[in-house]
This record gives sequence, structure tokens and C-alpha cells, in this order.
Amino acid sequence: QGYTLIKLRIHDDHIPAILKTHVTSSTNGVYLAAATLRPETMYGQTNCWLHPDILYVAFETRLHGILICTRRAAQNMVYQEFTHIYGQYTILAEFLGSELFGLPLYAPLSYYETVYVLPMMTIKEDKGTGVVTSVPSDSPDDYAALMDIKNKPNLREKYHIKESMVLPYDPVEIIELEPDGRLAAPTICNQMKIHSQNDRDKLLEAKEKIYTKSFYDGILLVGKYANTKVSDAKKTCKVISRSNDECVVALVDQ
Ligand code: ZZB
Repeated sequence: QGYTLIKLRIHDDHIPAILKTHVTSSTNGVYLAAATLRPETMYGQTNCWLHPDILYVAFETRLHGILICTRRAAQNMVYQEFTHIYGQYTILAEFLGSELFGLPLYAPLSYYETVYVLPMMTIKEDKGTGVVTSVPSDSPDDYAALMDIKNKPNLREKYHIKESMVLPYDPVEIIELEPDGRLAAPTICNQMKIHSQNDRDKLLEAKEKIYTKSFYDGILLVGKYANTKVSDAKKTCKVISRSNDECVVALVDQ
């Protein structure tokens, strides 16, 4: 099973100062590189998650601008011909997740024009790229974490997150799932009385339930594959991703 890499572009006027010197007219943008198993849900992205204490690196790629992800993921990409010299790369800068909170991004295919980098405490360093794109309509983990940051002013204060980066962002209806309706993750989180991103056991159960159901019974409501089943759309989704090279690149197997 492979991850698809989604490139979320940092607005040019918010590129971190230490990277600015590396950005020339030929650099094709600076991106957070998120790994997803659900590329067909990208219309529903509301924000990007980083872990405050994980270390992320920025490195220059051959075709995809400057990418930011964990060192482990960067190393993995370097062996998939992402850089000019196979197996070699230069780290341009390192950041803790907390240093990147609040940055504005363009998330490819998202309903929202700009989304922000927000904290998630349950990100695993050794999975994917350590960068997670958030789809609260269909991912219980994302919905729980979004509710935490929306409902807890202390959490926002601690990480200098403004209300305007969070409050206007609601889950977007992207998949119809009978009998749960169009917002599977909020529905299951409410049913199971999940109160925060730290309800790990319940969230695991919720995620497993939704994965299978969404795959076999879900019908996409938006985008190029509106009105097709998720299981059918998935087969072609990677192809869409490749053609949209401004923002989304092909598969990262890890
Ligand atoms: C968008 C998305 C939309 C995701 C959805 C899921 C769902 P799994 O099955 O446990 O391997 N993810 C990726 N990397 C990390 C990480 N380092 N730490 C924590 N979470 C991570 O989970 C794969 C999913 O976990 C990925 O797919 C990503 O979120 C997140 F509607 O991307 B997904 C029911 C799930 N729905």
C-alpha cells in the first residue's frame, strides 16, 4: 500500500527567512510534503498538521521545488530520484513543527483557498512524511484534533494560533456514506463520544470502521469523479495527481 505525496505550497510572502536565500526565480516553490492514503479526499482539506516537537528538514528536489518533511522521509525520496544526484541531498534548513505553525498554505484541490499549519499531538515520526493533511469530514483523527483546537483557546494560545486560522474551517461534504450521511467522521466521533485527539483506542476503532465502509460503500460527491464509488475513483486518482504537478506528485512507497 503506497502513500501519495501531496504538496502544500507555503505562500511566497511567508517562506521562512532562512529558506529565502535558497529560493531563486528557478525554484518552484516551498512545500510541506504530506503523505496520504486517501488522495480522493483532497477536496475536503481544511488545514495541515505538524507535531510541535518533531524535527523537519527542507531539501531541494529536481522537479518539485523545496520540500519539507521528516529526515527519514527525505532520505526515502532521495532514493526515488527526487534529487539531481541519486541518493544525495543537502539539508537547507531544519525546523521544529512548532516553528512552522500558522503558516498559510495552498492545498491542492481543497475547497478552501488558504489553509494553515496547526498542531497535532498524535503524529508519528516514523510514518509517512510526518506531515499530515487534514480531512475532518472523513478522518476521525483529523476531526477530533480540529475540534480540540477550535474548542480550546489555551491550546491556540500556547502555539500562537489565531482564531481566524481555525474557526472558519468546517468539515466539507465530499463522500456520501449511507446511513451515516455526508460527514462520516463527525458522525462516528459523536456516536462513539470521542472527546479529544487523545481518545486513542476509540479513534483507532472509528478509523477502521470508516476505512472499509468508505472504500466499499462511499460515493464521491465532488470533483472529476463525482458520482462514482470511492473504490473505482481510487484506481484513477493517482493519475490525476500526477498530471496536477503544480501541487501533487506521484507515489511515495514506504
Ligand atoms: C488524508 C486522509 C483522509 C487520511 C481521510 C485518512 C482519512 P494509517 O491507516 O494508520 O496508515 N497520517 C499520515 N502520516 C501520519 C503520521 N506520521 N502520523 C499520524 N497520521 C498520519 O493512516 C494513514 C493516514 O493517517 C493518512 O491518510 C494520513 O491521513 C494520516 F479521510 O490522509 B490520511 C479513515 C481515515 N480517513
